[in-house]
Amino acid sequence: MSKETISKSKTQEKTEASSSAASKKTTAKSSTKAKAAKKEVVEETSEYSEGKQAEVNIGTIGHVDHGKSTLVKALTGTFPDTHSEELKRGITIRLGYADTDILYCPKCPEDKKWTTQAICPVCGKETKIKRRISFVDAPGHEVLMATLLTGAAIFDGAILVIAANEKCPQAQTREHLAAMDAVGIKNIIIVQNKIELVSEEEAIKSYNDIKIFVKGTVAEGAPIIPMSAVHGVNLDYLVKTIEDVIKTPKRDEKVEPRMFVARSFEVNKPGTIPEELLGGVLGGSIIQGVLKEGEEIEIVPGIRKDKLYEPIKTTISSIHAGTLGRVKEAKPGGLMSIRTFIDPAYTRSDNLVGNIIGKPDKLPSVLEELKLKVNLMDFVVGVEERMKVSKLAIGEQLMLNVWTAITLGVITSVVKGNVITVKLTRYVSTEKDTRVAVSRRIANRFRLIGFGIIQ
Ligand SMILES: Nc1nc2c(ncn2[C@@H]2O[C@H](COP(=O)(O)OP(=O)(O)O)[C@@H](O)[C@H]2O)c(=O)[nH]1
Ligand SMILES: [Mg+2]
Ligand SMILES: [Zn+2]
Repeated sequence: MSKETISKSKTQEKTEASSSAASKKTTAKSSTKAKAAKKEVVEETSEYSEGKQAEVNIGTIGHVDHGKSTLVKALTGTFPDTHSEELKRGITIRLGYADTDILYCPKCPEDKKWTTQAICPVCGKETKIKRRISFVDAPGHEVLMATLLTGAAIFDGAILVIAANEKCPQAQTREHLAAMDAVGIKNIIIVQNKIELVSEEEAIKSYNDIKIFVKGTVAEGAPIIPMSAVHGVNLDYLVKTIEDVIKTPKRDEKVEPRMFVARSFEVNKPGTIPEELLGGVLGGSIIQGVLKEGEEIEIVPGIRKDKLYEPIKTTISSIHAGTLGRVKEAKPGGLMSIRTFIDPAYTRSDNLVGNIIGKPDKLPSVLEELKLKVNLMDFVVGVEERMKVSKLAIGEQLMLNVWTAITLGVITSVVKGNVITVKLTRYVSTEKDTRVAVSRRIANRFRLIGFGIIQ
């Protein structure tokens, strides 16, 4: 097989044919899904979104039921649902997703001017847009740490939600914060939620417990905002704090583009005839640079063939950014999906998660072995009992999260106790100085034990 994908010509012809004839009805006898997808291609050609693309990704983390999704709903108007339309479009990572504009009132003072409303809730003036922000929401049930870590690879900051009416910390509160530590997310805001359910005394006690809990973690010194997400209490203050704490990182549009793939799938129903197949879709977030419709791209490590990986070269047929819809070009921030001409069999079932998209020959190397300088935590998170993290040993199997890639590996050497070489079962495209989350199997589950820096 060549590096070009096998079905490129057919799919390309088909897609181009349908997109060039906006008026032509598709004669799809195939599935509703395929029909819907085609119809979308037809409609897409006429309309590009004029909205502002999200420019910063904020993760919501914390224990189940403490109010993360309710908070995202209060901020964006959308309850982040992992089974929604976004999922089909590839802009979730088995995590929820929503985005919103941050607006400001030109009349009100700094401490009152920030809002997500088109009309200033304080003075009634029309507000102006500052930027669009996106939220990646951890699902309600106990999310696999691996999934959270995959999401964290694209976070620019995080909101840790802690309910004021429960003891702090709860199991996932501890786990999620440790994940931020492992991945190196520093811009954290703590929301002390459900404040209306407790007395003033209890609120102060909960506030102090939170302060003690985050001491010595990445969230030490983070602002703590008492809120009621369900009633929207202190929402304006949270918006202002997001503006202060989770700023849009400096983006250089001239650097080579790089997108982390966090989802991959196909939009065709089983049984669709080859002539009507639409190419594979990749979802994720651009980390640097700009990707444009019609551009040639390369996807690495690519497809596994026997023991080796073959990079994929293809063309971007269209880009959907966040909840905006189709855009001509996409920049860092928010989740997006990229439609390509590659054989959808390759993108099926998240097969290409962990890959990197960029310009041909401009991507980081594909590695089969990593040398890591590891920083182990003192105690294992996610287990009931207080369990010390024991030393790393040759022959031990680890799970590593490298950007959005999840791979297993076996330690082949240990130097001075903390510099290890790991032979990977699944190759990764990455580079020196990348921070990698390290987990080990404890009682049949992988538990986070620290992070490593690629040497
Ligand atoms: N009383 C009260 N309930 C809340 C508040 N925020 C969320 N809830 C409720 O807490 C439950 C869990 O909220 P959800 O957002 O799903 O939590 P998540 O699991 O952290 O995403 C729901 O029944 C919400 O209505 C709040 O500020 N006050
Ligand atoms: Mg939730
Ligand atoms: Zn105002």
